[in-house]
Parts: sequence; C-alpha cells; structure tokens
Amino acid sequence: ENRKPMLTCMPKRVIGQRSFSINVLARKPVPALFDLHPEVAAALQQKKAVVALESTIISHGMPYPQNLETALAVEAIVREEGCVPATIAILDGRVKVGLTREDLEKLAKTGLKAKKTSRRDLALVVSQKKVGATTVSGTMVIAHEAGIKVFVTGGIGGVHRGGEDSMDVSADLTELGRTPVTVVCAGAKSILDIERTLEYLETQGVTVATYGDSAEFPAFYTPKSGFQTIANLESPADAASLIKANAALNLSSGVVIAVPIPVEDAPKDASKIEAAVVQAVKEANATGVRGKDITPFLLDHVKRVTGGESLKSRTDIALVKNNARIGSRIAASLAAQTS
Ligand code: PSU
Ligand code: MN
Repeated sequence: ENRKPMLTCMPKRVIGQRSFSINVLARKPVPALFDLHPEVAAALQQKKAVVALESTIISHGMPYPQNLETALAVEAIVREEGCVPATIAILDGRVKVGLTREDLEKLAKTGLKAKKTSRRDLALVVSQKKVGATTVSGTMVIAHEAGIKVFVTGGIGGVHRGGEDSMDVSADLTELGRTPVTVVCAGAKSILDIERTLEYLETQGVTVATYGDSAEFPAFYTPKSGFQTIANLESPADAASLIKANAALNLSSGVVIAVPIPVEDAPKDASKIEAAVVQAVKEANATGVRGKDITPFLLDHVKRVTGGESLKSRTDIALVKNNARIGSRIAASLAAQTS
C-alpha cells in the first residue's frame, strides 16, 4: 500500500529506466566478511570473465589428495580458456572467493570434516568460524554477492527419489529460483528424480537449456535421462545471449545450462548405474540416512556398487572438467558481449 502513491506520481517509463540503470550499472559493495582473492578482485573490476567453482565437491566428492588434484586441474582448465577461477568456500568463518593453493590444500585435507554448507548453513558456519564447503546453493549466494555471473559444477541437486513423501528437495532448486547466477553442470544427478526436478525448476521459474543438440536433458553420469530437453544452445555466444536476456528481463532468477557428458567419458552401460542407484536408495532408507547426508551417501554407493574407485572418480572428474571448459567459454563470451 505504501508504494502506491509513488507509482501513481511517477510515469511508468521513468520507473523502468531507473530500475534498469540501478541493476546494470551500480554494483553494491561486497560484504565485509568476504575475502576476494586479489586476482579475482582485479578481474571483476576490469570486467574480465570470472568462473565460480563450488567446494562440496572437494570436501565430500573424493578423498585427499585426489580432490586437491582435481580442484587444481579444473582451475587450470578455466585459466586455459582465458578466465579467472574463483573457488568458493568458508575458512575459519571468512568467506573466500578464490582460494590460494594453501586454502585449497586446507579444504582438501579437512575433507568430510568440513561442513556441507547450503544457504541455510552460511550464517552458522560464519558465526561459529568453521570450515564450510559450499554446495551449489551456498556457492550461488556468495558468487552473486561478489558479482560473479557464471558458476561451474558437476551436477545440481534436485528432488530426491521419494521426495513427494520426504519433501527432500535440494536447496539448489529454490536458490536457482531466487538468485541470478548461471550454473553450468552435467544435469541433475541421476541419484535423483529427474522428472520432478525439471518440474520443480519450472515452478521456480528457472531458465533451463541443454548445451549442444541433444534432444534429452542429461543425467550427470550419462548424456541422456529419458526426459526431453527444454531448449538447446548451439554455442558459447548463444548461451551468453541467453544469460544477457535473463538479466535484461530483470528476472532475478538463475539459469541452468546442462552439458551432456561426452559419450567417450560416459560409462558404457547406463543400466548398471540405474541398478546401483536403486540399490543405494534402498540401503539409505533401510539404514535411516537422510537430510544433507543422503547425497554424499548415494554418490559414494553408486561408485562402490558399480565397481570400485575407478568408475565414479573417472566419470565425475571427466564431466566436471568438460563443464569447466564449456562454462569458461560461455563466461568469456558473456564478458566479451557485455564489455
Ligand atoms: N558432489 C559430491 N557430493 C555432494 C555434492 C556434490 O560428490 O554432496 C553436493 C553439491 O554441492 C550439491 C549438493 O549442491 O550436493 C546437493 O545436496 P542436497 O541434495 O543435500 O541438497
Ligand atoms: Mn536435502
């Protein structure tokens, strides 16, 4: 009711222009709790391409030192493509945007003792000065506050199988509905209910597209999920145009760009993965694993049931590297189109 008099005394066009110039030109200051790596700060200032990276994949995705090696390799790919990597994590209560080699080592060695940090946990981890490994939702919040537009990860969270009863829907999906960051990933993890995940993304108003010409939305470990793609993006420039339109429309919600895992990196037998997931979900239900522990549990079990270290690690690592390459090209194109 308070806004009504203001609206009536200001012509619509002026209001439109105002909000446009505020959103596009003014950058609000970065919170005092943040430590921007100097290289990241310089790149943002010069409007160069920066790519955000999450840290739960480092703490919970694989053991040390494989996690450190993978994190460094992913950062190297981002650099090869002419972008600056900004791995995001919370170290002793400080929000780090861009990690030094020492920071990365500390996080990698802390491993499962780091707190898996979604939006819900951010203030707790900061106030208790803990080490927090940020999930997709936690990383999106921080990336947006820092002014980073593109974020690369392995796979987003989603609606869990049986989610219609448990109401276990990843905070990643609601974050995508409220935060204008683009997440480049290999789709939703196949441990999830992909059909309901796509439905929920629509409910949240999230822009979703598949990179390349596949007719299907990808399923993380495999290029196909059995569910139709929403739209296709042919090139980094097309993806950048989509991101620009999302911003120009003031949607304030995020974008998912799903990059199918290259066929040569995907496991040959997709039905083996599905059987392993079904088995792992059964085991989780039987042993009472739930809440934030279920995603790491399921991912770990899929790896074991399908034949040891090699499969999950290699597939996971291959897809995140591929996402880093494509995501960096998209970020570079976006920086070129907006500078
Ligand atoms: N990679 C892993 N283990 C994880 C995740 C990724 O090997 O736990 C995280 C991602 O950070 C993703 C999160 O955002 O799982 C989703 O978890 P949940 O289903 O609890 O929302
Ligand atoms: Mn959950």
